[in-house]
Amino acid sequence: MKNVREGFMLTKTRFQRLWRLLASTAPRPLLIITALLLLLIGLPLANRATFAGNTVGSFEIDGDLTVEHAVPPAEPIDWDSSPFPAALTTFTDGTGPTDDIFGQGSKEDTQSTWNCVAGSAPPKDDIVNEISINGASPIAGEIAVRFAPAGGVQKQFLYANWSRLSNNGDAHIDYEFNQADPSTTPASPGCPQLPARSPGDFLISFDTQNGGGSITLSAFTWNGSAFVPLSVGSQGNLWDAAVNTAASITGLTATGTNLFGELALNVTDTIGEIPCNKVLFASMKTRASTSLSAEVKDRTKVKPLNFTVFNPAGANASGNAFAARIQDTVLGINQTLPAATPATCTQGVCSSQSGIGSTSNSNQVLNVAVPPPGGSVLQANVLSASSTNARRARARLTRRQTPRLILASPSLPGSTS
Ligand SMILES: [Ca+2]
Ligand SMILES: [Ca+2]
Ligand SMILES: [Ca+2]
Repeated sequence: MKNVREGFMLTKTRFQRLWRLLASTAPRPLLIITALLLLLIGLPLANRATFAGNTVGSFEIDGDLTVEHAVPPAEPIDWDSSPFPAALTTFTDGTGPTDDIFGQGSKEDTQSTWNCVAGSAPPKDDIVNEISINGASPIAGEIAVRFAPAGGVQKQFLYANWSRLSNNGDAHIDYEFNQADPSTTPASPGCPQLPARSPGDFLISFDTQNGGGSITLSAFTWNGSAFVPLSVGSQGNLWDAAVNTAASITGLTATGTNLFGELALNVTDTIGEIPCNKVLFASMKTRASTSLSAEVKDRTKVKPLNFTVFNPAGANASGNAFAARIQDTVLGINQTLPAATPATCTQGVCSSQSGIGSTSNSNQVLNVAVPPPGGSVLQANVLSASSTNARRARARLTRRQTPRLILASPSLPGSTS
C-alpha cells in the first residue's frame, strides 16, 4: 500500500498550496478544523506510535482481532481492519457428532492412513466458529495474503488465525496448502474430501507449549514421500504468533485464554513467494501433539486459496482512476470496482483512495461503462489507484482459482493524463 502511504505524506509545498486554496474559499471555523486535520494527515508514518507485536508484515500479532490505534493510518492492521487489505480465505467448521473429522489412526505424515469421518473431535483439537469479524457470523479461521513493505522492499506475507473449543491442552493447528484438486486427486480412498499431497505442497504449523506460554511456528514442504522442514527464521523477525491471553476479547464468541491464535509469516524470505500462476487448495487441521507423526483430529473443508502478488509493471493505467469488474460464478463474485472507499468492502479486491485530493472528481473513480462478460478472460489485475497522481498507480494482481476479471477503460471522465 505504498501508494496510499505516499498519499499521506503531505509536503510543505503542497500544504501551502492547499492552504491558500482553502483560505480563499472556506469560513474561519472550518479553516481551523481543516488545518488540524491536514496536520494530522500529514504526519509522517515514521512518527506514529509503534505497538508491540506488529513488526512482521505490519500486522498486530497481539492475540486479538481489534485495531489498537486510531485510523488513519490504516497500518498496522488487524483482523478487524476495514477494508481489510489482504486477500482472504475463510474457513468454517462444525462441532459435536456431525463434525467432519479424521478417524482414529489417521497420522499427519501418512495420508494412506487417513479416514475422513463424522464425529466429535477432542475439545482441545476441535476447530469451531468463534471468530466474529466486526460483528459478522462467527468463523473458525482465516488465511490472508498480501504484499507489504519490509525494509523498504515489498514482501509477501501470510497471516492466519484459528479458534478452538477448549483450552484443556496445547493447540496444534496446521494450515496445509496442496496443489492437487481433491475432486480428481483425493488423499486416500477413505478420505476423498482432502487432496493428495504432491511435491512442493507445504504445511504451516502453529504449536503452543505451556498453555500458550510459548509458541512455535514451523513450515514444511512435501518432497513426495515426507515433510522436509523449511527455515522460518526467528520470532519477531520473519514470523510472529500469539494467542489470546485475556479470557474475553472483542469478537471472540467464547470465553477463555488460548482459544484464539494468530500468526504472521514473511513468505518471501522463508518458504518462498507464492507465484501468480499457482493454484492452491488450503485446509485447516489439528494434531494431537507437536509431532508430525501424531494423529490428526479435526479438519475443515478445502478452500481455494486467494492471494495477491505484487506487480507494479503490470499497471497500465493512463488515468488517475481505474475500475474493474470481477466475476466468478463458482465463488459467486460479481463485483464492480471500485466505489471510492466502499463502506461495505471488507476483503481482497477492495479499492480505496485516501489522502488529499481524494474528493476531487479527477481523483475519484466515476461511473464507468463496464464491458459485459463473455470476452477475453483475464486472471489478474485489480488495481489500487493513487489518490494523488496517475503515475503512482500500482497494480495489485489478484490470483483466484477461476476468476474472470474484465478491466474497464482507464480513460475516465475527469482523468488528467
Ligand atoms: Ca491481532
Ligand atoms: Ca490488535
Ligand atoms: Ca470442529
